[in-house]
Amino acid sequence: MKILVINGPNLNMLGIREPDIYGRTTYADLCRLIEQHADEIGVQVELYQSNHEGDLVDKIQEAYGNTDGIVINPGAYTHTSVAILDALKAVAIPAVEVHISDVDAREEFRQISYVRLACCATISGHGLDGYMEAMDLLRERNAS
Ligand code: CA2
Repeated sequence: MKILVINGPNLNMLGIREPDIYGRTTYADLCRLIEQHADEIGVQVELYQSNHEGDLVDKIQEAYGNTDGIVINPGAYTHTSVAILDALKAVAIPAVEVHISDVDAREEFRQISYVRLACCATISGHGLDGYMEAMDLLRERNAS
């Protein structure tokens, strides 16, 4: 099984600013945790981060036909991007939306998610563990 983990804008800044919301773990540390977890549960993983909406759309399209699951934290594009929603719908690969913070307990604009409409689950407010939980969900779904 192959899982693609996509992170959107500013998530490469993890651990550098706003530690009260996003913690002190860096993006590089997060990548290591995800790769380690992939080994433990026996899945192949590819990591991708971009600050650009079109690049995120391209990456989702590239996954068509070669990827069994997508874990996506679209960052701020969660709340605005019909393009990312449409790309996820187009490839129809099972996808799980992840947010480090509890978006439903923050500003009103963060409580809107376009991307959620194309996802089989959302994990929000579980910190970085949410990525690993999303991988577990996709693996279980793939096995059944
Ligand atoms: O909680 C999440 O994971 C978010 O997707 C993170 C996005 C935010 O726009 C969403 O509403 C919720 C922002 C990621 C920015 O990450 C930073 C990390 C360190 C310093 C500054 C920003």
